[in-house]
Amino acid sequence: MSATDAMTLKRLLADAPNRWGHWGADDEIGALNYLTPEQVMYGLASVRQGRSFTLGVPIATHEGDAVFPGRWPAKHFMVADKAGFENGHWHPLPGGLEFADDYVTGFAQAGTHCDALGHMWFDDTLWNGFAASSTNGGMTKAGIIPIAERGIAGRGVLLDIARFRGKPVLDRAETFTHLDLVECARAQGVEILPRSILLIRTGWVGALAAGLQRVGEDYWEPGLTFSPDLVRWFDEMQIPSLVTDTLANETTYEPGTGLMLVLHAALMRNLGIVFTEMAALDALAADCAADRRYEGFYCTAPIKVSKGTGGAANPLFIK
Ligand code: UVW
Repeated sequence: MSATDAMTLKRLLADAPNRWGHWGADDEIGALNYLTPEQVMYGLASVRQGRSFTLGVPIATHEGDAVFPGRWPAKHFMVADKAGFENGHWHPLPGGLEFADDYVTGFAQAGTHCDALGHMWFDDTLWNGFAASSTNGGMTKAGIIPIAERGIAGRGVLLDIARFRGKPVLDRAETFTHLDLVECARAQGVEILPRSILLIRTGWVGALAAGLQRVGEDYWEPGLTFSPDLVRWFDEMQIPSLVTDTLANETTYEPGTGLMLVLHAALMRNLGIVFTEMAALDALAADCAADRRYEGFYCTAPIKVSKGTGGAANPLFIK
């Protein structure tokens, strides 16, 4: 293939659906607009027992957190602790109160997090047609703050693809499509309705935490893979948000072309679907398998990082 024939995202997605301008020229929350108050009430109405599951992964673990290649794990430092009072560095407050304080530093995407819609782009243009130069020195367009102010709440559907395929965890580079999601839902006895928030379990984050998979130079996650039909399906179903237990919500390379993170372009940049990544779904999935109920109220909000590209989150799923 000559350089001029080389496949690019611009060529691959030339005819793909695009929602720029659909919610106005200034929109920075994209498909979250589908989560109207009616959708929030609908999600709440799916709650039966009031049992909640938190979906955030621990960060700054002693074992070392799994992070996407090129990033490094969050670090946690104790600034004040009992030892500091014992060695005279700190002194009790008037009245005798002592305290522990700490400092955490790391990538916005180092643990469970929501991505800003402007987090990834091609052709010098972000979500809704904003210029890529608006990322310089901090996100002045399509950063995480508008998503953090809005919040994400609605009917969540867990799709346990790993269990559906009869394995604890998908293989490296294993792919699936929207048709598999529909089949999985059918097997689970749940319906993917328009405007459902999709939670997809591959078992991958659990396998990384257990040391059964590792992040290295040849890293290639399992996950959804691009096709024009898949993008049309997400658009027609008005999926507001995609949540997975992988580091980047899709298979790392598109098998047909070798292009990387195609769905970040097709779903996030073009359709405004908000990604939440690195969700811990194993406990929820085990519970859903036990009671055969795969829907519930899903809600989360990233932290408000000024001009940030993403924000840590600890989503809740209430059954
Ligand atoms: C990458 O940037 C690779 O993934 P994420 O969407 O987590 O930020």
